[in-house]
Amino acid sequence: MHGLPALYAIVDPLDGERAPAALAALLLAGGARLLQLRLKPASSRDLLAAAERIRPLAHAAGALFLVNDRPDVARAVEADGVHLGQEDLPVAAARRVLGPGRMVGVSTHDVEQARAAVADGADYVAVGPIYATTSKATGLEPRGLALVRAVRAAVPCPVVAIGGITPETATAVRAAGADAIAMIGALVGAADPAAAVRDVLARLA
Ligand code: TZP
Ligand code: MG
Repeated sequence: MHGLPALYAIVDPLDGERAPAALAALLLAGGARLLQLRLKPASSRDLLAAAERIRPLAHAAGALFLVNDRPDVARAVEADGVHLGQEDLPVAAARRVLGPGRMVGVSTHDVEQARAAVADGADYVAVGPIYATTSKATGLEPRGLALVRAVRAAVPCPVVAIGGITPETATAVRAAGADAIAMIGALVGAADPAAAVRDVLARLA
């Protein structure tokens, strides 16, 4: 099991103009050492193409590179692993696709799901949404720091907190027990994503 860097930076251009690889380069330039590629509207080919461009950038910077949703794409580009939601392939099936030595993370929204993910063999669990977010239509009420504390107490693996987290709130989320802070909008929506990464890393240092 790999440890996780303090910032879990998600490469999702949202509605912006930036190409995924350009965005990834900015996040890496700011010091991000874990990137997850999340391109919900992309075709399989476009996702693969973006992943093929980003994986060498990430690895040249010494960063982990994960692909959201798609173990097949992660395997095809030799990513470090995959991030799965509750509706995606189960952990065991994803591992069969990925092959050995890859990370599998699972999105969870309560303690029960977090415990189940660990029982299934997840390397880390993501918990959220912590705060209100406009980056994903979760259909869920924000969980607040209480979920971070509860999951931290319930599972032995790294905990990644996600949902509406900003550089300003990141330290409180970490103090509640998150090993890593995941962000989309606070990085991607910043005029200078590299500076936003530097800001959050300085606060978490
Ligand atoms: N899963 C739960 S909340 C969320 C995801 C993918 C969106 C996180 O984006 P942001 O902009 O950091 O709130
Ligand atoms: Mg998914």
